[in-house]
Amino acid sequence: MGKGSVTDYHDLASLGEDIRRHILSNLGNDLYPPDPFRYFSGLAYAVRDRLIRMWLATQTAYYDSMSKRVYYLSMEFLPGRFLMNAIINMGMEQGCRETVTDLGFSLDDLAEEERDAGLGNGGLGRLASCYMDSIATCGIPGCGYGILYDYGLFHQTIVNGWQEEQADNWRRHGSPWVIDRMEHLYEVRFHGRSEAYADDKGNLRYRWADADTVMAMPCDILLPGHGGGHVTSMRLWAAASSQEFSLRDFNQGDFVGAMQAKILSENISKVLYPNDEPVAGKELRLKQQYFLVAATLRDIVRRHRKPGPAAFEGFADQVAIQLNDTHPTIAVAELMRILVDEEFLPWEDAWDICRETFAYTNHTVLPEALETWPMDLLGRVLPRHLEIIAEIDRRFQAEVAARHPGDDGKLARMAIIDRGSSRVRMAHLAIVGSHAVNGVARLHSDILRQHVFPDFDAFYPGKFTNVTNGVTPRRWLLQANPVLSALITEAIGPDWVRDLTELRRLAPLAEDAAFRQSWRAAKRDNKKRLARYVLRKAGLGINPDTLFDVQVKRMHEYKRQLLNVLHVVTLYNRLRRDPGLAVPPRTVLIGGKAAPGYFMAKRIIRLITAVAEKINADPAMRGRLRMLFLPNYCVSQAEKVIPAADLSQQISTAGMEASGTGNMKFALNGALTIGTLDGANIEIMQEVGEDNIFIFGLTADEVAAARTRGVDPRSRVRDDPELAEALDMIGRGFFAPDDPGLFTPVVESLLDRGDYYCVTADYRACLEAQDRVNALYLDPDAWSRKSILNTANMGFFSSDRAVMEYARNIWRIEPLKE
Ligand code: F58
Repeated sequence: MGKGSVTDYHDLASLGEDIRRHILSNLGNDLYPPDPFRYFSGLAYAVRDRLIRMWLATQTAYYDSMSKRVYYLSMEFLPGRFLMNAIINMGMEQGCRETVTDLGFSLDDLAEEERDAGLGNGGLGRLASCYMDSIATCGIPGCGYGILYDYGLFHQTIVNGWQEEQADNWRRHGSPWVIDRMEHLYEVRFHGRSEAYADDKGNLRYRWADADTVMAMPCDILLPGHGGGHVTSMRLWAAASSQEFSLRDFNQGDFVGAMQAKILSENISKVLYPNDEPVAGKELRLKQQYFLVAATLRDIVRRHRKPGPAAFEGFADQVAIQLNDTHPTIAVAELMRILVDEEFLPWEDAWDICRETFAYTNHTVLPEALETWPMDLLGRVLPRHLEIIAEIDRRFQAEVAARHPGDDGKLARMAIIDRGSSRVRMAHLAIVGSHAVNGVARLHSDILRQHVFPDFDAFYPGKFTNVTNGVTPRRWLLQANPVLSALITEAIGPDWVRDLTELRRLAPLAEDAAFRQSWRAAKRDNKKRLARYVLRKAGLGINPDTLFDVQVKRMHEYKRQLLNVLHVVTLYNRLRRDPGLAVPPRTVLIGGKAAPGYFMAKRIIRLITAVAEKINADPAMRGRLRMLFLPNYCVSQAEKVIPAADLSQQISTAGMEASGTGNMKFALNGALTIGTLDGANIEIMQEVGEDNIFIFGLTADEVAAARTRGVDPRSRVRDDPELAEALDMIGRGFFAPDDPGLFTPVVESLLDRGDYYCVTADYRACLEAQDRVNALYLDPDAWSRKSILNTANMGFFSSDRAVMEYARNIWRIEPLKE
């Protein structure tokens, strides 16, 4: 892209001066005493200057090429910290290090000053951020759209063993990355009513009357791709009151009342919903979804707008919109409303445009997570949209009925509006309103087609596809693991950073003893770094010469942190009985946030902290077994934890984890996986080879069969003395002597409530897999060989591959050449 080349913008000669200038003139601060946060901010602004110039050049290249663009609509993004990512992707690392050293700081220390942008719950939000990195790196025209929450996912602390939540005011000290764009304010409407009228030619039209309004203010965060000079952006919307003061209330002297209305409307972008109990019924969540959608579509239409009656003819040739789960699905109705009510297109033409424009990614098969909205709520907040959805449903039902006359069951199953419950099924609306629907790993996509949406799959042959998730190698290897990255680059050159399949060339080195030695040294360095971090954050010493066994992810029963605990308790019992047991010393690290309203997940955190306390206090376990709950798992913590792991726990109940992406990050960093045949684990196994992964447990089909059969968990306990012992200790308060009933609900969920997540069913297989782990770890060379082969075979799981599949097969967009 000519002018946009990286080197033009770097002019690092002035970097030191720029940092000082920003501290003085932009932040209005003194240079002395040298405060790290101030210098972090100064550096961030200096980097941003360069980013802005590159972004402007990228925009020009988009306009010049007139190419189609993709818009990634997501209620969540989980970018973590920006500074090091920008510096590394822009090729400025060396220069920044030198400049910052001259100023008396270390770059790594300054980077630690930045707060994570935690605008997402977990995998879905992090995936969106990995995809933004790849969209920029691959030069795919487009950008992300989301919400600028004032408060991201809560901050977690552990107090007396329990999770406590604190508000995450991530911009308390400002954020250098967020660029306000007041010039593109849009009005978003809610409530009111739909009003029919006749236009001057006598056509029946509809308009939205008596609505409340709120302003959407765009804020851009610029995201540089690696190396090529492309910079994409996330446009995040912040809510602002539509009248600073309601004049009427003000004149009546009701100052506080007027302010209250203002505050209420600004609540829309106040806080990210944690993935709690079902959100249905929460008006604010629906408003957030529509707020994102309405502002975004306005912006896209503004960018697209061409003069004349044919304005929208080529819309879908210029615009692809990816719906990240059903959360932004109201966009289907909103685009129809714009085209029919405001642009006066015939319904059929508008509908064709809609379907060609949208594509929908599903991220879950958990029935409780499939969104539905009560009709009365939707009708109250978005009256015209409910009418439009009803019309889409009516026409769709007619199509189904025409092809399956008399099949009322099918009609009811496929309906967008479920007449029984009077709820709108957002997934059905997304499927009907899109040209492509995809799952996020092969097994998941198969389950969607065969079990979750079989009627739709039959009705729309070819609409359902798979795009297996990927992760960005820039953040998850190059940035998070500089030691291993350097070793890899020394061995095979630097091309892997933008073509991850290059890692294959490491495979022969698995047989090279000196390389294995260096590989182990790199892992040990990372383990030492993590040990220092854990000491700093949790006040606990962990030994880098033990096996680091790690499970970090959101806390959920289907992810089975409980199975992990049962293994630890069993290992503890074995070691107590036989202090000479030939197993490697092990450090078990578990981290993850529980939704604030999720009783069982919080109780399991309490169980982990209780078991950890007992084990860590037992002198017999010294040098043999340690366990720790890592508080406040987040992106920046993941960057420290993942490179240090020997063993990655990916042990969800088969059929329940759509894909997983942590599994990919760990294996990329040379951890061996212990896991079930679930989500992307299956594809990881196929890539790294069955000999290089520890697979155990029921398959998805076996889980389904076991649930139908309904095996009594108590019979399993009777047959397995070690399982009985572990459950007995947990259930009777061995780990909670002061409150012996504390963990009864946990044991009851297994024994009395049917063990829905098959923890007892997979317990024995899990232990056997862990025995294989122990045996292998005792042979460091054999372990290192497999570790190298894991990294070497992870090329497929780059998010570059994933976004290129989307671009080719779903968005039909060509990347811009550099
Ligand atoms: C995750 N979903 C899947 N949802 O669980 C995981 O298997 C997959 O790898 C990942 O998406 C990316 O495809 C997920 O993170 C959420 O966090 C939702 C947020 C909104 C409320 C409901 C949960």
